[in-house]
Amino acid sequence: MNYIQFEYCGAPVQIHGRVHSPHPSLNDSLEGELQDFLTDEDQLHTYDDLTKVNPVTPTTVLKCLQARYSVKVFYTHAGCTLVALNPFQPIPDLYSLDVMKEYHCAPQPKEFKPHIFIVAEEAYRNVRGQLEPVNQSLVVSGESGAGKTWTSRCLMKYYATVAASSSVVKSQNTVERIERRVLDSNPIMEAFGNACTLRNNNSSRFGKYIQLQLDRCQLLVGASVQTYLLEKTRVACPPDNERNFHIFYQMMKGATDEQRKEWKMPRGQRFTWLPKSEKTLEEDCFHETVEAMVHLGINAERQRQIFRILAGILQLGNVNFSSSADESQLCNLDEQSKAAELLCVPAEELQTCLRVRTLKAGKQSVLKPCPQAECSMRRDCLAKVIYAQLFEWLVTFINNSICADESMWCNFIGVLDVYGFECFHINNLEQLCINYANEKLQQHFVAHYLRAQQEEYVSEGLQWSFVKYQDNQSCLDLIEGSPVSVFSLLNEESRLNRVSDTKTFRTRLEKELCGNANISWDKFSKEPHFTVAHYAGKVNYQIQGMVEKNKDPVPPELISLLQKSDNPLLHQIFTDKETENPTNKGLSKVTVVSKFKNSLESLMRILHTTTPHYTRCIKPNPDCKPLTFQKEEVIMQLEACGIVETIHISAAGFPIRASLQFLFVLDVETDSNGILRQEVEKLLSVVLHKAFDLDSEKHNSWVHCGRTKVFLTQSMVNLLEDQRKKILSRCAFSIQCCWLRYQ
Ligand code: AOV
Ligand code: MG
Repeated sequence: MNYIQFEYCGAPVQIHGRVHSPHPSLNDSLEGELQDFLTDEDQLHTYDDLTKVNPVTPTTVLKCLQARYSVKVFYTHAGCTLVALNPFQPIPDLYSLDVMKEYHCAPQPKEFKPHIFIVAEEAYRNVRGQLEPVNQSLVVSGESGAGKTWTSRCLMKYYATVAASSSVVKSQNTVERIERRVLDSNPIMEAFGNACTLRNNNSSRFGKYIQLQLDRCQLLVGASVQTYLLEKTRVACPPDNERNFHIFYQMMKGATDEQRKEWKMPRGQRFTWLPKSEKTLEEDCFHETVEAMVHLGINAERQRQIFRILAGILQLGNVNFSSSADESQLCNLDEQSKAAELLCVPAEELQTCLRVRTLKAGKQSVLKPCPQAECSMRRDCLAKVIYAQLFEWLVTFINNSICADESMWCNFIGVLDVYGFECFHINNLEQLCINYANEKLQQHFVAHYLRAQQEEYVSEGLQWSFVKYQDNQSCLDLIEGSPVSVFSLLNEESRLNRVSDTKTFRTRLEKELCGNANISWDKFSKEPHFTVAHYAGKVNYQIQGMVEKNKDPVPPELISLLQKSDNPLLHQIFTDKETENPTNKGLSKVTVVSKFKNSLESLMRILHTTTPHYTRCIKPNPDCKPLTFQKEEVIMQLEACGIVETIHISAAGFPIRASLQFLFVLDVETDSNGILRQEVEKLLSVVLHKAFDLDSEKHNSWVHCGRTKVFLTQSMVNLLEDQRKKILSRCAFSIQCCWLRYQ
């Protein structure tokens, strides 16, 4: 394909095909001149890759996506990324076994219609590597409800199908194929970690990175899951008009009469912590969850213990306290004793733990009755700590059940599905962490693709006009930087343990971060808050309660109580914790943001060692309506993730990170005077001239000789592939002529 390249506002723009005239001179009348090259609007839906749209502007990209959406085409390439529009309705046969096989068996999957399976297959083939195998990461991003979890499930199903091994796993009475187990980890984790929110009926309230382990024959032999920051506050305080975690509703709907009796959950029973939101949900998944548990090796007795714990949590939510000056009473002894029975702890001790604080004074202990608010806080804290630890136990169990022995696998494909960017009416520490995770991923994309690729062109001496992009480094500096950032101030306030933490935190934020353009305050607002300008939009964060959430204190009496539980699982979870970390009674003193920051940093380190593939999920309307495309919604998301800049760089550049791109690597040591470079340039020019009659001016669009590397377009690679042997035999000079995959 012919194309010419010119600059528009400092950014390279390409015109494909048809053009044989000299470069158009672009000035103020650019728009007019571009009319000649504008992509035919009737044909917009046929553009599989947004790099082919002319000109590439937010409007044309939007129009193209809209045109495709209207004819039910949901995937479109955008250079190195794949854009996935959420149809919000099942699309028959889009993900069938036959379709998977088609993409898997295709000699060139990219010649097929854009699909998430192309990304999957490309990563799968990349693992094999040209010289050595390379681990891969599939990074799925997008805002809440855009389709990340759905996409991740599709990817996992794809590998479970095309890389199915004959491995079986035996545990207790079950024998399961490994791929079945890997897939079955999804319904369990979603039941315990997802909830219906205002944005998404099945919103992930935790982040997940699953590494699919492949053996030498590239068969799936196991997997391991890493999870990130479960939003445990939801257990005791589901936000207005939202719901608690799915598993509670599944139990309510799916339990047998016998189970209801055991769980003290008669039909019609109301639980404070199980609000009904306006949205209705299909909650009939209890049996699917239980079946998945069985497949993973969670036996009936263990399941019984798990469900009793969950039922105990629900009962705790119905326990209230009466108000009196400084000592409160339990209002409902009945609920309290039911909770104690389900959690298998002594009822009186539970009551004391909730109502009385133990103060240590040297070796002496002083008991101090708590006021009503504190009792409620202790009750909520008990529920949260139980739920969070149960979730952690489940993840460990799943890992033990699906992780292959180290000797069995040699490479992995990682699938990353974290919670999407969130901006609610009220946002607190949870949203700050979620949005911070999204900033980190955006930075990974920017650093890996937008910056690194262009910097390499420049350092190689290519004539390249830098495409500007939105770098979110300053926002990350604001949140996590040192010496002063939101996180550092939050941690300091948490450490100092002041009574007036909200006020001092607010004052310090204003004083110490006033120079950062990414943070602002509305002086007239009644509630103390701060606003962060994220790459995906501005978010107001409420300051009230943030320091306390960051400290996440758990009274030691509660842990001692749980260690006495006769429920073997509850007992084990809390005693194991203490054995792991005896100094602080099993409860980490590390603040929430420090822990989260550390876990994200280790994720980033893994991502940097892999070849990434990006999929951008787009939510076409805020109400999750099937096949409804709202331009304003979509354009905001496209702008936020820098899709237009990505297209410019992919279109104008040399897509060296794509699977079939190669580089000649010159031996610079022996080429100090640049002779080899000139020879290679001459050689490639001859090839192009002979094959396509391209003059030297145009051949710059096909090949660029940099300082140490030769950059080639896909067309050039194809051409060279055809003629490789011929060229090599003609090469008289000592080029270190290895074909290398660019890393
Ligand atoms: P998310 O993971 O990006 O949000 P989901 O993957 O849960 O979003 O998608 C939201 C809903 O959109 C799903 O429950 C499906 O009903 C629908 N959906 C998504 N992708 C498709 C598809 N390809 N085909 C059909 N329906 C789809 V969050 O977890 O909230 O950030 O924290
Ligand atoms: Mg999700």
